[in-house]
Amino acid sequence: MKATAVVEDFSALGTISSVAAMDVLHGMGITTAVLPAMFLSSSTEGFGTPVKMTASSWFRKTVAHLQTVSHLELDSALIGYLGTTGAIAEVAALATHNNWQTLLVDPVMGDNGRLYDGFSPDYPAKMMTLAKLSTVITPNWTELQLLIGEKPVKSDESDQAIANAVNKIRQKGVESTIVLTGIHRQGKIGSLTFLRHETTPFFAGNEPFPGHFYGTGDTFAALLVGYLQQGLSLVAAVTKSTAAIRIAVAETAEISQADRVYGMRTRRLLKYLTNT
Ligand code: PXL
Repeated sequence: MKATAVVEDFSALGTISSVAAMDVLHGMGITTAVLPAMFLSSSTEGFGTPVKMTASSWFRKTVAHLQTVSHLELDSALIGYLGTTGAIAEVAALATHNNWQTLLVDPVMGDNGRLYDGFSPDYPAKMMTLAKLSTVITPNWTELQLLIGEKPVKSDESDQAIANAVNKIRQKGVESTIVLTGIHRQGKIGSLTFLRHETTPFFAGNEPFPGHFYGTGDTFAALLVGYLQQGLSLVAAVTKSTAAIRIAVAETAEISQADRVYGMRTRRLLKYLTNT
């Protein structure tokens, strides 16, 4: 059985991280091996200070067990919020051992010019070790700047500033496709994709809805790994993920800004995914 490993936090409340990934990937008919890197009571944004528990011994033993299952072919992986540098080291060891055909690393660690609460200052540098092993990375602009060791600036997301940052991450040894998310172009919000040997990016976006949407990146990364697992090219997978995320954003836009901290509404997205 082919399956996709999902390695990110399990947060009890709402539809972020591995919960969103499970919705999406199961809706796409993909078998998963869900390996929570950390357990939280909620997202770190919007609910005060969450309870956090690492699960490294469970993680190690589960990985060891799954490696003995002869009929299981874990050929792709989605890596998201890991929470600690220790978890990054464990996942990097796992990635080195597995040689996944698709390894999508979403270096979840910040937004809007700042590192999320609870991360140590060396977290971005450690995340670079995983970025180097990836086949695709999906940072937002803040995360791309953190990865290259720069203090993130929110204001300048010009083509030039982005091209400089992409050059720097390439020089530091990241050869994978870079899908830079949350970027505004042509009156739309979407992503700029820099394929491996190309410097001219490809933009895919949607008309923006007002306000902030929590967990969009988690859902988008799950869609992208799902479409890649289904055999689509990177450009086709980004295009389809962009169309699909619009459905979840449009549904979530109908609830109040205050309620959006619970993550994306995925009912219509699931209907769409299960009908295609
Ligand atoms: O949606 C990204 C995310 C994932 N996991 C945890 C988070 C966040 C964003 O705040 O706190 C635990």
